[in-house]
Amino acid sequence: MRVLILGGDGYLGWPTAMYFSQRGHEVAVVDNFLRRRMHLERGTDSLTPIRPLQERVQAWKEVTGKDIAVYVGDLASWDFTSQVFREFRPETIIHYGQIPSAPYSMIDVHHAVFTHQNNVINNLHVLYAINEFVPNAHLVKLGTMGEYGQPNIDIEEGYIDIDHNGRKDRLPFPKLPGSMYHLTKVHDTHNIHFVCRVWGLRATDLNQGVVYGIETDETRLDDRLLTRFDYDECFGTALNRFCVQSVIGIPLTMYGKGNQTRGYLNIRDTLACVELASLNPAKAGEFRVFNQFTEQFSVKELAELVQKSAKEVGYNVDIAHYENPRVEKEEHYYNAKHTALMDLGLKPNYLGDELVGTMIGRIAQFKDRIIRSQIVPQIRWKGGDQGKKVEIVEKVEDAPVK
Ligand code: USQ
Repeated sequence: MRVLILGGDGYLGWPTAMYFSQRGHEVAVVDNFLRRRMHLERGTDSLTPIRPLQERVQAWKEVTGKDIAVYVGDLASWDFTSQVFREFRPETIIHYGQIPSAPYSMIDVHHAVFTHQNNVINNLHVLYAINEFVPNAHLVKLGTMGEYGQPNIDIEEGYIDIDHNGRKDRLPFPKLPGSMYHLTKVHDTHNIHFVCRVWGLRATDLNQGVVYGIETDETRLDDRLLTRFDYDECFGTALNRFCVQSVIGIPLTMYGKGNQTRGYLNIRDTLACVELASLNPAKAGEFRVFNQFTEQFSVKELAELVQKSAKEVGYNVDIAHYENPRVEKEEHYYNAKHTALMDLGLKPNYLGDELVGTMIGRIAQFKDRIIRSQIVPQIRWKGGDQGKKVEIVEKVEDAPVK
């Protein structure tokens, strides 16, 4: 299969490129190095020392004998996007090439507008390029569980059967996104659904939960193949951040009451899910939605798991209650369906002490690279005090939701 990976220099994109290449697919990656530039802007960096994309590709060739083609450019440019599709003619497009950060999108008007422009426009270009050059290709788009928010009912996979005033229909599940970033994914969902209905394109939206993990089978082959690992407040996700904090003894940054519950999955399972979606494509005209996570946890449960696992490998760390910099529900019902990928054969890597301990051990090897000043949150959903560190509060009840 000819597979085009958009965002192929990223946390998930690079391991996905190697994973498909290793399995005999013809792979090309597209990237404009935006993530690397956003880290420069914020004064942050990946924990793992990552090589330039061209060096990674060269190392992959040395280690496995396999080629990965590289296109450097911006999908927000139609000229660039159309050239890539015309030349490579992908059969499957895996679209990770977007800004994935809720906090980054909430910094101010400029970051909100930029996140919208980048994500929504680049996705539109991809849809138009598929329609024009490869209308039978399958789009595998990375969406997010955060599109649904936390409604007080069970979350279905994309659609809900509604019985209203005596009539029935199966309609898109209601969306309650929690940040400007999450909103962009909702806009993409509507745009993709529209082109499947109107142009007959085929697409799978993978509504992914929060990903954790530092290694995959391919990154392990050689340290030049490492993927990035972010732990700063913008680009680091909860569990990855807690593991880094435990290594340098910063009290774990639990926001608010810590009862916020989300779906989580291991980075290895992201690769398996994307493969399952690609090998079992949507039908022409079909817009399929899979909820992509394997387990759900509250932030408090994660913090306690990291604290316990860290102790077992020699690190003592406290859990701190930070006033919540976000506006989000801290007590809520959460029950999201996630059976479609399991039905296709997903065998999850579940989270446990041992796995967290192994992650902490690997993180400790890069301890000297940790930028301590970028860990405590400063970006507030309501604006105002941006740049001022969020306070630790004695009691959870004292934490104002700002
Ligand atoms: N949280 C803390 N402490 C931290 C970081 C986060 O308590 O140091 C809390 C947040 O308040 C939130 C939860 O942990 O309640 C998850 O936050 P996160 O930063 O790990 O994840 P989130 O901002 O939701 O975004 C991440 C990815 C995003 C993806 C999303 C899936 O960055 O690209 O779309 O996970 S989901 O959460 O299902 O929307």
